[in-house]
Amino acid sequence: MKALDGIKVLDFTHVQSGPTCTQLLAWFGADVIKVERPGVGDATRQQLVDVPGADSLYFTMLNHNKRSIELNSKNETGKAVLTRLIQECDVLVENFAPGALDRMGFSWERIQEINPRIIMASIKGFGPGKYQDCKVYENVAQCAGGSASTTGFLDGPPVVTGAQIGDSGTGLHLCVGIVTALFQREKSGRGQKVSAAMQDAVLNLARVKMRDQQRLAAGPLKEYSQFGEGIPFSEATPRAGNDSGGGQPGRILKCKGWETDPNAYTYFIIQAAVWEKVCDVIGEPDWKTADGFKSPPERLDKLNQIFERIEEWTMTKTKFEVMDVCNPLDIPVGPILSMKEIAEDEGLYATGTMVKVDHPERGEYLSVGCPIKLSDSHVEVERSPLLGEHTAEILSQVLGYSDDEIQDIVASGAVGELKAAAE
Ligand code: CAO
Repeated sequence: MKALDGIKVLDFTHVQSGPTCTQLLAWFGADVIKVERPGVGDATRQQLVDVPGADSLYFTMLNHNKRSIELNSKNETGKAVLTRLIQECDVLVENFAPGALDRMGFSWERIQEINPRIIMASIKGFGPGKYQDCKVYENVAQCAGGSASTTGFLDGPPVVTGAQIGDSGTGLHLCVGIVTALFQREKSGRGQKVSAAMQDAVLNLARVKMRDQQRLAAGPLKEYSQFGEGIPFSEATPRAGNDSGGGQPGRILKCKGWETDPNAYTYFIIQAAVWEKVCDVIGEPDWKTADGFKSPPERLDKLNQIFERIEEWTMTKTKFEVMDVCNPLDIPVGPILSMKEIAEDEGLYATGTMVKVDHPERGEYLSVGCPIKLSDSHVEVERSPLLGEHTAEILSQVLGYSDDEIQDIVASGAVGELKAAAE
């Protein structure tokens, strides 16, 4: 048994933000039916192609455990099929451009009329307001949500992060909203509309930077390296380089091999509780009691000097040796792991965080599995569907159309050519 067994999801999502959400629902056991334009499908199937003729990794890594039906929702018969799907499903998830669903003739009011129990979940770039009609992609959301202005170094431009906090981050937020709405429906019997704006999701993840924005009114942010360096603060939360958001002094430091390996670095934190141990490890025992070093406030204007000294030590060790020495002493450090190192980490395969999946067109590929582990709802990662692979079975088994009716639907052009499910 899976947590969301029996829940049917009409997955009208594309690109990254929506598909990450419905992929989680599928991993939790929902029957996720991905509706795609006949002959075209989700645009990511053909983006960043590495194996000609096969669905891209962009698509296959975001659409595990789903079924695919080709359906033209602008064709009259297609609209009738979509209406049946809305009647059958518990949840509809979409991330079209603002107004696209209304233009198809499926406003929230209409969807509620068709199925009052349905939960309709939408991702848009912005919430209601002056930017509500904009189409939005990942980096736009990172910029609008306050992440870019607070990421990077003080003397450099704003920087976007590689983690897709705008797309996948919003998908996660929407998933929480959907499951919460399903829980409320148990008591109310009614569906509801769930909305997550990408700007809002990024801002939520950048919450500590809004904390600092307000703290600026009370004076400079003393835990920022900038303070110790005597650089004045302006009116907005500044970029803090690799300082930690939690207020403990921390930096990324070179390790042995940094000259040739771009990831031979470690993160190193010197919180008060472990200061004395840090001093011993780096060979500066006098700093434990020396004036100017013995307490955290005294150290603030010497952080560059202190971290330079620690780096002299980390450069004599690999990033893993740094861990081996510091972890037993509770000194918080973290190796900067490359994607190659992560892809080769057997421990992550043992937990299902990394998985190997077979695919009929591309053979075996690596994917990131479900990062949320439920002890009573085991996740088995299955390959993504081929375009329209399940059109026939969804029309007959989910929607109950007869063979003759299915032939009429095909003849109307509402769905693509029926295909047999691949192995
Ligand atoms: N049958 C018929 N038409 C379909 C269809 C189907 N099965 N699926 C989609 N379409 C149509 C839509 O109805 C829309 O038509 P109209 O323009 O006539 O309304 C058209 O395809 C294009 O949809 P779109 O505007 O959503 O797609 P786009 O490529 O132009 O924009 C994106 C993409 C992501 C910018 C936009 O969808 C968006 O802003 N989404 C919300 C924010 C979001 O999720 N962004 C993250 C994306 S991941 O980086």
